[in-house]
Amino acid sequence: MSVNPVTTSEVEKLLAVSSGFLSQQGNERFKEIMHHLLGDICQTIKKFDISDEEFWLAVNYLNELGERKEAALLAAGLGLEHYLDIRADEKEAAAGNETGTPRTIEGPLYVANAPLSEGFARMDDGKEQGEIMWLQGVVRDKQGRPVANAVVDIWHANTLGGYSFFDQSQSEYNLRRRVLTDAKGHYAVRSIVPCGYGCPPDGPTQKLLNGLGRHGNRPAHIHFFVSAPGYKHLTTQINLNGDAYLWDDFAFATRDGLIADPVKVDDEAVAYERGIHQPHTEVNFDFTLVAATQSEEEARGKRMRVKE
Ligand code: MBD
Ligand code: FE
Repeated sequence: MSVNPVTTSEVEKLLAVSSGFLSQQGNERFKEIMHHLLGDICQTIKKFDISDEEFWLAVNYLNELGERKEAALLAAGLGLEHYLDIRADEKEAAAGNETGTPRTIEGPLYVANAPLSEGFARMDDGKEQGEIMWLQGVVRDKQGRPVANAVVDIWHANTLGGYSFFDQSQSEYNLRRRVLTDAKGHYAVRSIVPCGYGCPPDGPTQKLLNGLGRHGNRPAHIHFFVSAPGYKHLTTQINLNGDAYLWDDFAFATRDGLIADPVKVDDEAVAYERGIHQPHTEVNFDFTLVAATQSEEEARGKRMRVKE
C-alpha cells in the first residue's frame, strides 16, 4: 500500500499548528524543540501501534511522576543526566580544554545553603549509630598548588540510604555541610559512612525500572560541589570501593577516577588527634580544579533546587 499523501500532510499540519508555528508569539527555539519531540512521539505511537489504553497509561504515569516529585529521579535513572555529562566532556575535549577531577551527575537530592565552616565540620547529628567516617582531602589547581578558601559542599545519605530534607525523619541539614579549605587547600569532615541509595520501591521510577527489568540502586557515594573564585565549578561524587553496586549504579554516575578506598584506622594517636577516640573509617579524596575562562563557569549550572 502506498503512503497516503493527504493523511501524511494532515499529521504534518497538526504538528505544525500544535507546535505554535502559526503563532507570532511564543519562543522559536521552544517551538522547534516541541515540534521535533511531538513528531518523535507520533512516530513511536505508529511504529509500535500503541493502543489507546497504553497511551493513557503513559499520560497517567506523568501525573504519578509529578505527584511523587520523581521526575528528576527518573531523569537520573534513564541515564539522561549522565548523558549531559557525556556531552559536557565531549565539548571540553573538542575545545582542547584542560581537565581536572572528572565531573559526574548532581542527582536530585541536593539542598542549598548547608552550614558553612572553615577547614572542618561534623556532618552527622550524632543520632545514628553508624560507622564513623573521617573524610578529608586537598583541593589543588592544575599545577598542583593548593587552593585555599575553596567551598567544598558535601552531601550524602545516612545508613539507610536516606537524605535529610527528603527523609523527614532526619534533622535539618543532617549529613550536609559546606567546608572552606584552609591555607593548604585542606578540608576534613567527620561523618558516618553512608549506605547506598534505593529508589522508593512503591514509586513511579521503580515501577518504570521494573518494566525494564532493572534495579533502582546506587552504590554508597558522597556528593560534592567544589568551587573557588577563578576556577570552574565542579559537580562530582565519589563511590566507596567494595560496594556491590560500584559498577552497577542505576544512575550511571560511577567513573574511573572517582572511586575512593575506605580504610580502617586503628591508630589511637590518629583517632585522638581527630577527637574521635575510637577506630573508624578514613576516606581520602583530593580534587583538581581547572581555571575558569569565563566568570559564569565559576558557579554551578542553574537548576531547580531546594532552598535556593
Ligand atoms: C541519589 O542519592 C542520587 O545521588 C541520584 C543521582 C539519584 C537518586 C539518589
Ligand atoms: Fe546521592
